[in-house]
Amino acid sequence: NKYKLKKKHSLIKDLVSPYLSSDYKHLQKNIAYHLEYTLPQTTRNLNLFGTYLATSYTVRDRLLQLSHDTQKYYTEKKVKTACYISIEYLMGRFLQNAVLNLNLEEEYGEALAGLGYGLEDIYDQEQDPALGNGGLGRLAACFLDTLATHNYPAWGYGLRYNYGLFKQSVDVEGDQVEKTDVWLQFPYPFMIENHFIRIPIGFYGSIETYVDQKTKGTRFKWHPSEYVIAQANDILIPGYGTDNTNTLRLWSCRPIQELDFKKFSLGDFKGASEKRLNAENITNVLYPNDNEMAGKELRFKQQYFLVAATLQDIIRRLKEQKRTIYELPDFAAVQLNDTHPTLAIPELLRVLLDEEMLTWDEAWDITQRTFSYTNHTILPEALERWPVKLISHLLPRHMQLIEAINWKFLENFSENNKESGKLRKKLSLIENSRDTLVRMAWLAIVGSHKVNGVSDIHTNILKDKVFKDFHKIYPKKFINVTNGVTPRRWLHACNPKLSELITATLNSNEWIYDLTHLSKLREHADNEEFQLKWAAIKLFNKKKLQKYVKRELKIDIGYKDVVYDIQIKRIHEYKRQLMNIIGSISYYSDLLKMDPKKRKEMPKRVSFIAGKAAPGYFVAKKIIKLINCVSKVINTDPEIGDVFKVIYLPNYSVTLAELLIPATDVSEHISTPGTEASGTSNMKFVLNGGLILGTLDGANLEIMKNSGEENVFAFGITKEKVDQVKQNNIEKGAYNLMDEKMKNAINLIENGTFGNIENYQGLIEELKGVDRYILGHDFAPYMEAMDRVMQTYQKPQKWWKMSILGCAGSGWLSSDRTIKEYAENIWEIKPCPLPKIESEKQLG
Ligand code: GPU
Repeated sequence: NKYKLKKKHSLIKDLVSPYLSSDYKHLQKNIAYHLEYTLPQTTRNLNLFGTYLATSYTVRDRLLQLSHDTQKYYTEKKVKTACYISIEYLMGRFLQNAVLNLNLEEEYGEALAGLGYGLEDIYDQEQDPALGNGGLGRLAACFLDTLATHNYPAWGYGLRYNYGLFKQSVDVEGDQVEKTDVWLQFPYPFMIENHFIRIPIGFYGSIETYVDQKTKGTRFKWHPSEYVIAQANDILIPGYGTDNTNTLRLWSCRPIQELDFKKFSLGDFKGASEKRLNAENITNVLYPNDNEMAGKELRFKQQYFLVAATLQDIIRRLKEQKRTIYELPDFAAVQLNDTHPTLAIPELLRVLLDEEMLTWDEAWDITQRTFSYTNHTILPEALERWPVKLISHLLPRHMQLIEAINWKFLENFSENNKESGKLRKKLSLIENSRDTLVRMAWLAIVGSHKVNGVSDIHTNILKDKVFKDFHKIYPKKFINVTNGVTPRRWLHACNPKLSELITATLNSNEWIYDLTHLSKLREHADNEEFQLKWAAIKLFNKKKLQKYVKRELKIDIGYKDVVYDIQIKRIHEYKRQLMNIIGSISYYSDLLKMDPKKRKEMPKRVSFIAGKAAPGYFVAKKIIKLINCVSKVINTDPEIGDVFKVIYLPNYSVTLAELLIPATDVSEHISTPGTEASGTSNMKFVLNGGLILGTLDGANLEIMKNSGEENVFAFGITKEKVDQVKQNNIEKGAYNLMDEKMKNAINLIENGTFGNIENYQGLIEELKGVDRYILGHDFAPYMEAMDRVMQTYQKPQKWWKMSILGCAGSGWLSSDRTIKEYAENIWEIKPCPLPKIESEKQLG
């Protein structure tokens, strides 16, 4: 060879780093480069979408560089890593977040202006990857932002669904219509297929039993009869104001063999592709259920596919670092985001026993020290229970191990007397009901060293009720970690004007990564000048929303001296959107009864509702229909005019939330006490100076504690009283106990004011019969609280003071605080910031 061969990492780095310098001229060159050479486009036929793609590739280049540096550094430092396994990630758009976190907004703004484009318009080209349903997936996304920002070594693990959460529209009848979310039809520059990471995953098959010649003990080996391949797709997660860049690894499923040539040559073309289609099916679509278990075999396959690939990946990295399997718990802390990834527990046990040849005690000890589990709901329909039959068929060895875990666990509780017999039944991981079922939460508790709820009240319910017996056995295992939200996306990025005002007022932007600084806003809460600035920003954001409503829905609404009242979340009976809309009907009916002159002088309100219903959730879909039909009647009633409007916004998403939250005066979080584990949008509203109209539930309670009870419009009973109300409903019939105004509103539905009553029969029957979510009981206090909202809004000084104080008290609601608690109390990981390379540009 006439060339001297040598590999030199540093040489390669020296070659590329000038390419990544970030003055605006350089960025422009990079954008032009990608337009010419990465895309099927040239700089001569520039367009918005192409420019967005090219811009995104330049961001991705920088993130790749930072991510390589980060991984190298973590490896050198032998740090312990947090691995967050979640079947959902609701990331929202990426480009703006990355540009802000890299602190390159000015440079990109200037570079693109030079090419004739505005940064905002470029951001707007991106689709919103919807690989999650609601709060659970969005929480995972906030956590990733915090982990990177605070330099924690961490990985996210999830699935790369071909189709994300369905797109929602509303038809002329007011019904939800679902359309497939084909988000991968165009390139998505922020997700990088990593061809070097492909992992085989087995299903089905049989178990071999043999005697280990060395120890003479019995050993087992699983022989799957089918394999698929897990392909890594990496999304790089930049932190704000740091070079640390973590990875979210999303697995997609590929077949072992693309085509069966034997079948193909026999003319069986369908059969020839069958295996490929079956494999691709595994990561084809996100199940659209929120807070409800989808008991489908394919979903179970998704769960196993996710955890099996993830564990192999973690163990591979462990071994690459020449560390032994015994060090696993010091190498990675694995967090199970709800029970969806619980199969990780028997899977790790299987690997340790059958492949690493550890003893049971060693394997079980490593397993327990590796995992921890977060519970996100107490709703019985959401607690996962999978049929033993299904598990045995799909994963025979895992079922055997679950039985062994159960047997060893129950050994501690004797069968001899009646009491402990009862206890054993309650504690058993396997439930003998009509079907024999595995209780996934039980398995997660037994196999983890820590179990946490997501708000104070929620964790208490877990300890006292749902997991009571386990709490008695392992009192120290259960802890609370109240949820939080990232202030980067949910204030700095989505509300730039408020972000600027806060930075100017505090004379520093430190609050962006240490949100407790917001408390210093308290001293300005009474300051009239400050209040005016604060209010002007709210007005500006409301105007933006008003324009959106006009453009998208062709509805004219006001925004000056109009209260924007918003409830945005998945449609669910327990979240009580039905109470909201019945409240609107009642208010409408009161307005109609008024003297027209008085009506005109009433304080104005627009009531917004947005949120999707699971396609199979019949009741939730009827609630959407009712909302739309009520909206139509009220909005077109000339008697009402602009005094009151009801707006249903279709296709709620992270992107839409970023528009709505900064524009909100008051937001509704009105779940039946004890049902909403935490709620996280409530935190985002307070952060943006929105007030809360809420029940004594979830994180509402902690918001009241931190921002002051007097700054929240709270109403209704405590969770302790709910059971009694329900009991009364059952005994006396809910209708007989119902508030008169609510009866009157229901009467309007029944007499056809909002279309054919047949549509709503089910809804009404439930309210009149048992009313499980006690709408009837809470209706009057709800209406009274809304009245307080409207009255308070008429006193601007009081209102804006509440708004500022709410925000000032919300420092504690940052996911930075949440993650610090996970890191210290559960994961035992420490920040590991990359050494700062001297750069001319510093934050702050
Ligand atoms: N949550 Br379980 C979901 O969004 N989806 C689910 O399937 C389950 C829980 C939510 C809770 O409803 C909400 O109260 C909580 O704030 C959020 O998880 C994050 O913990």
